Amino acid sequence: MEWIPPNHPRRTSLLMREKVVEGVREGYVALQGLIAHGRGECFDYLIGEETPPPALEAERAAAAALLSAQLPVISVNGNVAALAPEAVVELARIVGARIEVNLFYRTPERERQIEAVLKRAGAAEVLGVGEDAACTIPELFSERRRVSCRGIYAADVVLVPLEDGDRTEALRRMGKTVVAVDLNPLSRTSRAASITIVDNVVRALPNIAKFAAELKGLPREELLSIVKNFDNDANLRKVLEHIARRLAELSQRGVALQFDVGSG
Ligand code: PTJ
Repeated sequence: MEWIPPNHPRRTSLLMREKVVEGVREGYVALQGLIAHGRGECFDYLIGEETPPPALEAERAAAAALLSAQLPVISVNGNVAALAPEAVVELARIVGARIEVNLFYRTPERERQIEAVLKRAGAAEVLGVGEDAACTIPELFSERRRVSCRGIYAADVVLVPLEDGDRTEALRRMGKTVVAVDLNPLSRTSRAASITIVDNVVRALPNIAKFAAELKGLPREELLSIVKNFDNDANLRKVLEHIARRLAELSQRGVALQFDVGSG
């Protein structure tokens, strides 16, 4: 990625894109992951490519949910493995979560590759690979239904970054608390999750970890009350208001770049 100049104004975004492309070349990111990433980039633009204030609230609630869980699990797909493997491992360490591979476009080869990526990033154990995915999420018909009996199946809190809506709904029907990370505040996942974080996964996971480190000493009742007081629908409305306000300001101020052509 040396070809991206250090001072390129879109460097961070280009680096992220390259990681996903590299994952496709290596074979563990689905081709469809490129489309998902592009959609994410668009929504990231709309929120200003930084964590909006309502997402910080959701990240704090997510930290409380994971810390108060009996069995928290972080679900990992191809895009997440490409973009934030270290952040997954670090968050799992802080909140004591298990890590599980769960793919929409499932192949045994991709499962094993993602396991290897996570292990290189420091994971001691990765669930959901091969025979380990022996349990089934009821009323779900995609390949995502196959999960580890020691992981997502048994979990009370599941973190699902970059998800499709069906599994979120099925996990909710099983009585689980679902924490989603999705830049699209209008997606079915966002609307079905218990706690939706409208932020880029590369910012969201470290933010949750930071909140978790702060909240770690609190009694379980206090953590549970943070979760109980979080209103997902109200939070999503705040995100939409944030985007609407930004667009209104930009439309008034003007968005064209100004060039100083000098006098000489
Ligand atoms: O690895 P697999 O086989 O499990 O497949 C993974 C993808 C992502 C291809 C699959 O889950 C999929 O098709 O997802 P969707 O339905 O396209 O949804 C992905 C959602 O994630 C969209 O709403 C995007 O806006 C959002 N998104 C994309 N990139 C990011 C993101 N959200 C947070 N951070 C991102 N970097």
